Amino acid sequence: MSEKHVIEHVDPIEDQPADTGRRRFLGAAGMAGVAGVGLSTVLAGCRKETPAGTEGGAPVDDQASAASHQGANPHLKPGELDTYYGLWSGGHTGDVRVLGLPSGREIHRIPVFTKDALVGWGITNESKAIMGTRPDGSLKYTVGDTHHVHASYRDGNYDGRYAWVNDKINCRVARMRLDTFTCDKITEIPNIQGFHGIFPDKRDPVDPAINYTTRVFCGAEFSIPLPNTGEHADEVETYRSLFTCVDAETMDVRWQALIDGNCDLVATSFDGKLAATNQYNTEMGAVYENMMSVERDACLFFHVARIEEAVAAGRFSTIGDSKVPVVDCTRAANADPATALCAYVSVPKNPHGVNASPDGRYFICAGKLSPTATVIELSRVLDWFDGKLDDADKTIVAEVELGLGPLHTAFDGRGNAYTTLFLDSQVVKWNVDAAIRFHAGDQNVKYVVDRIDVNYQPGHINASQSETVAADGKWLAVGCKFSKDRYLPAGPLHPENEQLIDISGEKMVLVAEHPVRPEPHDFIIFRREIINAKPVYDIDDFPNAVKDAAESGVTRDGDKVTVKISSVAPIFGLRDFKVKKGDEVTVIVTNLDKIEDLTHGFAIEKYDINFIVNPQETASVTFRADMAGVFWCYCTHFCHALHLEMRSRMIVEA
Ligand code: CUK
Ligand code: CUA
Ligand code: CA
Repeated sequence: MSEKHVIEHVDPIEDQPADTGRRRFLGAAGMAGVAGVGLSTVLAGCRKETPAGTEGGAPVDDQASAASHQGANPHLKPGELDTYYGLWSGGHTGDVRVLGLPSGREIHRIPVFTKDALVGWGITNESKAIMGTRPDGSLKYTVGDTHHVHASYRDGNYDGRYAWVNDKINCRVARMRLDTFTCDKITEIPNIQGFHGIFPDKRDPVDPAINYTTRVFCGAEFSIPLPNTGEHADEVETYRSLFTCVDAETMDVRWQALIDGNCDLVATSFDGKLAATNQYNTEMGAVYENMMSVERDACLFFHVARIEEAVAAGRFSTIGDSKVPVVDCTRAANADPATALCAYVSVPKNPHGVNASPDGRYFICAGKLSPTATVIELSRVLDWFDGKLDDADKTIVAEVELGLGPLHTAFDGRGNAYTTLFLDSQVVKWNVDAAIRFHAGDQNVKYVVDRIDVNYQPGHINASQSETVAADGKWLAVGCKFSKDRYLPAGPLHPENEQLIDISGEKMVLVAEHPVRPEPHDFIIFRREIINAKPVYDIDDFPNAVKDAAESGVTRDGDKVTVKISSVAPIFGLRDFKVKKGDEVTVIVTNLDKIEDLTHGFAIEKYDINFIVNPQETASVTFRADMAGVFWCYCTHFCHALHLEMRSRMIVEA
């Protein structure tokens, strides 16, 4: 690709599904062969050798059409605001990024599972209480791996209250408040490992008055012995995984469902009745060859109301020390639709990603090792539970070829789906209704609308307002796992590449890209009007607030010392304070400034402490004063012309 974004389009008429050959090579036989001769080369980020869609018809260098539709300008003039927010998982940095779109400017990072020295996340008592500590007061966990961020719904659209994100490493689910863009609760899910997919429900399945999110569903990707006490470690075939429901408000774990196979991604229906997870390891293998040994895996649909009835009626068990009710969603226990809590729908080999179309009708599973997407009609899934359909696989209304390595799907609200093709390094735009008609036998229907090269090996994809009733089909963002040659080299670690595509027209147009520190996975994009951000905290929300500069001072209770300090630019309420070596010191700082954007910091030299207090916010730290001497405390956040002079002294007496 040249520096100028050359846009290659494939003539949709030529590039139609029947092309076998390369697109089929990841089928059963192909895969078996591949596995022996360098699977990693094929499945990892191999450089793309063939231009877009060569095998399905010569690529059309569509300069003429690109000229007539250049794509909207994503660049904003200085001072202009973006029209969309993006919430992006940070990946194994353990945080969440907040972007403005279409500019792609990073506005904020929300520290969640890992320490953050700017905010003092994992340093202040308040953040440590959210993150969880060991008996000695240290953080229970210090690493995290965020993959999926999803926000709370009301009437099928985001309502700006909350967003949730997973930690795959330590099986935690975190909630963020979207008025302050801060994490306010973290729950560790019991009995699982590899917590991957997450999705809030969109309304209650029973009570029509509850038209908003009250549950968050969480999928466990890895199976483990249950309980995981060190016994039965060698009996891999007995390992199991669980699908978990967390209460959106209390963040308590409500129930878990024991399943066969594993969970990957999670999706929920707009009517609140169904939650689903795609399964790539129905084989329940412990090594990759075994995980890809069968031709079809599954998408598992949970009947939320029936599960909650079972829990209410006491039809559950528990695992080990955990008190969480566990219902039986294994295959054998759910063969009878009349009583089934879940339905297993078979989908091709090792699917990845399950996404809900914004019209509320379909879930789409991307094939990954199969070059297909499977469209499952939700009304038919309900029909199966009602005994009106004799086979759960009859819920499949289309299974169509898209290209190599389909992973995730986004929607434009006009009936089109956009699926990333990891191996082809493309995004394919396809029409869902047309795919259904093609699958039904009308071979003349062209369901692939457009293809575009992306750079390179895309994973997640999302469109503005995609999985909401307000899907608006304006912007598509693509998270490319490999950036290769797109940026100046900066050592062996390459950034990932995020690309922005204008999808307002028939053809997709690549309009911008930026590097990003590895490695984000999923993200959502929504209208800025949805957010009602708080510019200044309410001082009364903090029970320990130092409400007046005159309240600043030191109190002692045995060897426990409390130091209260107000901050008003450029003055701390105490110019110095004395403690004794060996004291347990708690420093409480309140920012009494009421002006928007006037944040103070509080750092203590040599004591490894720094945190910020935003306007009208209070935060505290507790530490052992184990070194005698004079230690400057200073404001780390530039707040005033006399910011450098904004200091105090901690004097630790020997
Ligand atoms: S997974 Cu990362 S590209 Cu964790 Cu959502 Cu598909
Ligand atoms: Cu207060 Cu800088
Ligand atoms: Ca499999």
